[in-house]
Amino acid sequence: ASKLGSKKERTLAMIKPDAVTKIGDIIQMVYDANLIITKAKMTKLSWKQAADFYSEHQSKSFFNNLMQFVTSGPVVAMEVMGDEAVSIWRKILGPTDSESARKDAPNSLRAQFGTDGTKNAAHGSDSLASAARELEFFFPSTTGHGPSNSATYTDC
Ligand code: RTP
Ligand code: MG
Repeated sequence: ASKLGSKKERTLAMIKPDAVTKIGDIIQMVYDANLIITKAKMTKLSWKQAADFYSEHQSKSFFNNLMQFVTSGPVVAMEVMGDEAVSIWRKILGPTDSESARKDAPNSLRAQFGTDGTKNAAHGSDSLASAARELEFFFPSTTGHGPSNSATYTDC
């Protein structure tokens, strides 16, 4: 049941390679925040896919470290839905740097499961426009044969 005046949104959450073993705790944090998971996929990103996903950062000094990290093992991408899902999920993540997170937001996901400024456990879309692009990246609308990406209980 959504509250009057609230905005139901979809965002792309991604568990990064350093935190895939914490998937249970992370999924619990999603539901504890009154959000639901409507799609999920485990995959290993190629360098090219990672560079496409993070293309906005290609000129940054940390880009190569970021590519190295996110291609180092599997990731779990999830479509997360709920009232103000974009900002709520970012709030759950906490600050980008896991060490800052431990100081400033000790209950945040990155404080608990992140390592440093690059290995920071999870990703969240930073806007509705980013969410649309990133959801299409992991869950393209034309998927060919096989089961649909959509979970039936969310189609309401
Ligand atoms: P994300 O996109 O992964 O949700 O993280 P974010 O918005 O909090 O941070 P962003 O600025 O978009 O950076 C993307 C990812 O790049 C890595 N990073 N490393 N100085 C560094 O070493 C550095 N800065 C950023 C992190 O993995 C960050 O999440
Ligand atoms: Mg970002």
